[in-house]
Amino acid sequence: MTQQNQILVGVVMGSSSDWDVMQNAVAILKEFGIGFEAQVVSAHRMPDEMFSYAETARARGIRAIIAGAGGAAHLPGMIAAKTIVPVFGVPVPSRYLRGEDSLLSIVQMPKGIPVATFAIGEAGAANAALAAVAMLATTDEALAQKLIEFRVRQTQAARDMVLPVTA
Ligand code: RP5
Repeated sequence: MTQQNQILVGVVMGSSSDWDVMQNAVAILKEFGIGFEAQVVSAHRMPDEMFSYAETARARGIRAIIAGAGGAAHLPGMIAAKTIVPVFGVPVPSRYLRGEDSLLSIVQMPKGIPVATFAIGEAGAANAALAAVAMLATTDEALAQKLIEFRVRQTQAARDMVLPVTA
């Protein structure tokens, strides 16, 4: 069973400016009642804290880390280098290259240290959280049922879609 107040997922981001995107991950974790923590851990401005966060995550009971960053987005890969807790990377849209830089920085990890990388922006943040939920659901039947119900609702919402077409 997932204890709601037990922190299982860490959500980290390189800047408070990433929150608009990363709040989409937090919203999913809240919807599923997953205990989480969310904080700014900047790879290039707080490297010592970044290492410390990664090094202590497993012992603190964190089972997945969702890491969002933009630009030369080192945060997910560097965290992954310092922990065996699975890291889900979210490329945050950047000002000049619209997140293509973030995506390539996160997805192109050399062999040996994986970062599961999601889509640029809000969809990626939400999907990173849904992937974390799916992972936790492999050992939590109640959570698995919630995820199934989420999918059923989503399917029904698509079936109920109406287009503004006039004959
Ligand atoms: C990265 O630089 C952050 O992840 C953010 O996406 C980007 C810009 O940060 P700010 O200049 O807005 O703090 O480290």
